[in-house]
Amino acid sequence: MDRETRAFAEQHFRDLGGRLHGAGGQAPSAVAFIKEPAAFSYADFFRGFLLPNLPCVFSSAFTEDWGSRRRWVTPEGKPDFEYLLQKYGDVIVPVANCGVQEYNSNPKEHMPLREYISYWREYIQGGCSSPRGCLYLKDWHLCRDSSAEDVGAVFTLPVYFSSDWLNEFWDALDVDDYRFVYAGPAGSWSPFHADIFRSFSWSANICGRKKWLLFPPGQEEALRDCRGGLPYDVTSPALLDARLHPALQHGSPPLQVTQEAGEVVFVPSGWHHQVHNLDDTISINHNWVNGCNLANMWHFLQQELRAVQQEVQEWRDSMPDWHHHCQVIMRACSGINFEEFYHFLKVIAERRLLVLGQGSEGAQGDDTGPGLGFQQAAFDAGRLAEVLASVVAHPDFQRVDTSTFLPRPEELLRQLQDAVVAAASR
Ligand SMILES: O=C(O)CCC(=O)C(=O)O
Ligand SMILES: [Fe+2]
Repeated sequence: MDRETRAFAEQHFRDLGGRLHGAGGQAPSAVAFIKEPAAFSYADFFRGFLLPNLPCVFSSAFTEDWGSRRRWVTPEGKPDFEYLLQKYGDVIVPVANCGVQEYNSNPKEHMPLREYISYWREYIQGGCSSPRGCLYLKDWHLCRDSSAEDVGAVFTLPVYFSSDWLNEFWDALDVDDYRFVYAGPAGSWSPFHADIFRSFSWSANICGRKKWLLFPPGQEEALRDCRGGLPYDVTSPALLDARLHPALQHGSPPLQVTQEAGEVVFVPSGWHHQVHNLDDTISINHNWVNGCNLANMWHFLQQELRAVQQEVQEWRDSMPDWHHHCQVIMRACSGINFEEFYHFLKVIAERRLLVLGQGSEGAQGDDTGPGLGFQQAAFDAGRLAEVLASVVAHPDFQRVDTSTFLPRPEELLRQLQDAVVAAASR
């Protein structure tokens, strides 16, 4: 990041004055298409899309040199089943059944990729139909399960998406990641949802095409049914029934994008979406959080805790460690609780403090490379300090036993605030 972009971004958040990033703003009438990699810098993306929280599509020129676009795809543009079988046939992959609704998602099973490909071939031969229904390979952690060298032969992370704290956090712990491969036949689809923790996502088609229906934050409210539930399928005719969906008349139609082979879609934070594979499609999808949507994640976690607390309200007075149990339930339902969120902030904060401690001359990485340099670290520290101040002041965080946390949350906050002051003039 360069100094001007940092100043621009810091002003953006000062103007927001604690209001949420990218919520309730004016919805664009169309999704921007970015054609030329050479004419589009990290700063262009940061100012034009990440900060205002707007979607965009990158042309296939941005993924031209990815190994997967050659090796995973036949000359006709179809998935190269033979290659995939030979390379990954024995890998166990998660597979969702698109035809079965389980709450607002689909049930998943696990099988070797070999078995999924044999199903996929039958489905194609059956004219897009199979007695097993429509199965969709989703959330395959190819990167977690491969060597760095193998991953490098599949894709190269575009610089625009490189401020990615979720994956930086998991990489530091060496346990998990939010980097996925999706693969499914024409007709497979992902139900209406917003991404985990209100993260951003990017999604690159290795082959095939997807149709995206995108709803700016807040628009999902008009889609709620009379019981307050969000839809599973926004294309369902049931949505046209005004008795079932009384608020729909106040909503606007979604932004629609048809994503071609090689193109990359950027999905902003908190935008609900539904996605349909129009052909046999393989994509690489990452979820990511950074200084731009960190406050959205924190806001989401507070909402999740409130929902848990409401659900178990009746035991509040009779259960001595009710607050602790709420955190345990939240962890089970949302995948994270307040203690783990603090740990996430701590890991990223300590890495940024290290960069800032080296000074602007010593910091590794320039404004386009990995780490994105001193200015990015200074921006990140500012965002971390703002959110950590809110965490430390939260009554439910104050109930968490932090006696073994090192550094203590207040101490980490002080270090961040000092670093932000020291970096202000640099
Ligand atoms: O491609 C899909 O089926 C879903 C992708 C998605 O929801 C995302 O990338 O956020
Ligand atoms: Fe998504």
